[in-house]
Amino acid sequence: MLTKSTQAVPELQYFESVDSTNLMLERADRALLPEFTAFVAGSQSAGQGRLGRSWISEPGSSISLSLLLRPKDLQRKGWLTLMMAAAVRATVEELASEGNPLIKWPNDVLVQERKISGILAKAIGDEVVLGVGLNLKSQNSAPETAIALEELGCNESFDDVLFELLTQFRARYAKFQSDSNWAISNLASEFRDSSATLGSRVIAMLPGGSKIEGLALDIDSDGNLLVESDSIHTISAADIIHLRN
Ligand code: BT5
Repeated sequence: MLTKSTQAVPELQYFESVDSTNLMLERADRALLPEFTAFVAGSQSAGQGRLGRSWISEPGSSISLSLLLRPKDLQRKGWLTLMMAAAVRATVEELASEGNPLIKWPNDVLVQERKISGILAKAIGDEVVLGVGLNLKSQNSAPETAIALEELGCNESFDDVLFELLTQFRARYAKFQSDSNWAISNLASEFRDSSATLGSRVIAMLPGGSKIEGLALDIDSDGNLLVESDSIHTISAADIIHLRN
């Protein structure tokens, strides 16, 4: 069924329906799996977002993908989320005839200010399970803030979209594995060119419950977001609300 996508990775396992592809890969005997193994599902009953939130993936409506990665530069594994966001953005731009996909720091891709994709990375020892959900069609239970490829004039098949996504990500990851400095400076430029966040006034909701409101200035060499309010704050993890400028 996934004829093209199967050729884009060393191993691809497809499941019609699972609880969560991230959880499946976390539970798997990963020592037996080659790097860049892809677990793919047609639907998830318990798709995971960050901080215990859920990700909606109804049958036939979205791609749920988790990749097994073994980054050589472990110090910089935090960049993998933005790397996947850049790959999704490029995929949407390539396949959709409408809309201007932008990356929302740290883990979303938006089109017309609505979310088409979310990313969830989990580090387990020296490995990373990198999960991504990409909406193909609108879904009954997804929030109103969701958007799907079909609404942007894209009716490509599951296999074609997955193939494009795997190819876009693999190109970036191969550079990262061979020269992480160079790959990250490219990735940072890519983010600056296609960011919904930079240049916006934002509220950063920090994990401890406090908030910082200010102007999103840039990202630093570790991928942290720099927000200017009374001073410049370096933010490594947060939920970001974009305010109207
Ligand atoms: C995310 O979390 O956006 C990470 C989503 C990762 C999903 C993939 S699918 C493959 C792999 N296996 C998994 O179990 N997970 C990964 P977060 O930033 O916390 O956003 C979650 C929020 O997005 C929810 O609270 C909803 O508001 C919204 N949401 C849920 N489903 C959505 C959808 N299909 N489209 C757009 N928004 C959605």
